Amino acid sequence: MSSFVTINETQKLEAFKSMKKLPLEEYFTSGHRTCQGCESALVMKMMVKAAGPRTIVLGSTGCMYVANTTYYSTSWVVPWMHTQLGSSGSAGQGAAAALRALMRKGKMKKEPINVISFCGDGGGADMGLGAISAALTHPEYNFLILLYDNESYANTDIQLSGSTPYGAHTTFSPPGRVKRIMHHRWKKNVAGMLAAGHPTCRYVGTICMSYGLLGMNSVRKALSIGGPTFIHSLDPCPKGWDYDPYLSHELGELAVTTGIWPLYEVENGVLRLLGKTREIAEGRYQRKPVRDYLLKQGRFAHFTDDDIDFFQSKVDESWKKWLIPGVIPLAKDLEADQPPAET
Ligand SMILES: Cc1ncc(C[n+]2csc(CCOP(=O)(O)OP(=O)(O)O)c2C)c(N)n1
Ligand code: SF4
Ligand SMILES: [Mg+2]
Repeated sequence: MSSFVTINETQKLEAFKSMKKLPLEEYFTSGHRTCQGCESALVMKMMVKAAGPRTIVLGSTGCMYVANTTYYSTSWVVPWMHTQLGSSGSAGQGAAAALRALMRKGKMKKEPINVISFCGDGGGADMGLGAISAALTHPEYNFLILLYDNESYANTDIQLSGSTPYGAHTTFSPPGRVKRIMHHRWKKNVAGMLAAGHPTCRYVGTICMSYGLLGMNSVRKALSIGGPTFIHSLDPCPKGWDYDPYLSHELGELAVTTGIWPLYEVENGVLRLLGKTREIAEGRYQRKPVRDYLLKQGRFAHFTDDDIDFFQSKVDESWKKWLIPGVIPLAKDLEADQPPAET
C-alpha cells in the first residue's frame, strides 16, 4: 500500500482544553517590530502555537510582513515566506500543491504539513478576494487562509479598506467641518460571503484573540478538517483605531459583547455560534451598547449621538435578520439603511 499522503490526510489537532494546557513552545517569538498592543501580532503568535512545529506560514504584504521580517531577522521559528499583497489564496494553494508534488516524487518525507497563508484586510477582503475565492474551490489541497483584520491598510498609514467600519476616521476618510462622515459603506462581510458561496470549503470561522482559546481551537479545527479553509480574525490596532495600547484586549471583547463581531463557525455547512455570541443569541447575556466600543476609539471621536444610534440600529438589525452572521438578508429593510443627515 502506498504511504503517499492522500489529499485529505491532515494533522489531527485535538482542541486545547484550557489555557493552562497550552504547549510552552513558541513559533512566533519576540524581536518583531509591531506597535505596542498590536493584536495582529498576538494572532500570529497564537495561530502558529495552535498549529505546531510542522507548519509553513505564508503571508501577504502588510504589517505582519513588514514588522515581522526586518532585513536579515525574523520572529518566525517555522518556515515562512512573503507573498504579493493580493496573493494569499494562490500562495496557500501553490504551497500545498508543491508539498504534494515533492512528496510524490520522493524529494520530501511523506507527512502531513500544515500550510497557513495569512493576509490583511486590504490584501484579503479587497485585493486578493478573488484569489481566496478561487483557492476555496479546490478541495484536493489542504491549507488554511487566515485574514487578520485591523480594519485598514495599516502598514501604509491607515487607508480605508472594504473592512473599515462605517464612519471611521482613516487617512482616506478624515472627518471635516463640512462633511462629518466620509465613509458611508457598511463593513464587508467576508466570512459570511465565503461561507455562503463556497460549498467546497469545509470550515469557515470568525475569531478574536481576546478569546484566545476559541481562536486557537478554531485554527486547530480548520487545519484538521482538510481541504481549503478560512478564518477571519478581528484585531484591534492601537495606531489605526487610535486608542491607548492597554485597551487592545478589552476592545476585542467589546467588539464581541456589543454584537458587532459575532463569533461563529460554519463546519461542513452547519452554522454554530460560539462563546459570548452564542450566549447573546440564547438570551443568557445581554448585548452591550455599541457606544461602549465606539467611544473608546479616536477613529469614532467625531460621531454624534445620531451616528451612534445609526450604528446601533444596523447592529440590532443584523441580530434580528441575518441568517448566517454577516450575510445580508434577501428582504432588505430600506428604511433602516438610511444614515443620519449631515449637519
Ligand atoms: C500590489 C501592491 N499594491 C500596493 C502595495 C503597498 N502596500 C503595502 S502594505 C499595504 C497595506 C496592506 O493592508 P492590509 O492587507 O490590510 O495589511 P495591514 O498593513 O493592515 O497589516 C499596501 C497598500 C503593495 N505592496 N503591493
Ligand atoms: S499599525 Fe496596527 S496592525 Fe500594524 S503593527 Fe501597529 S498595531 Fe499592529
Ligand atoms: Mg489591514
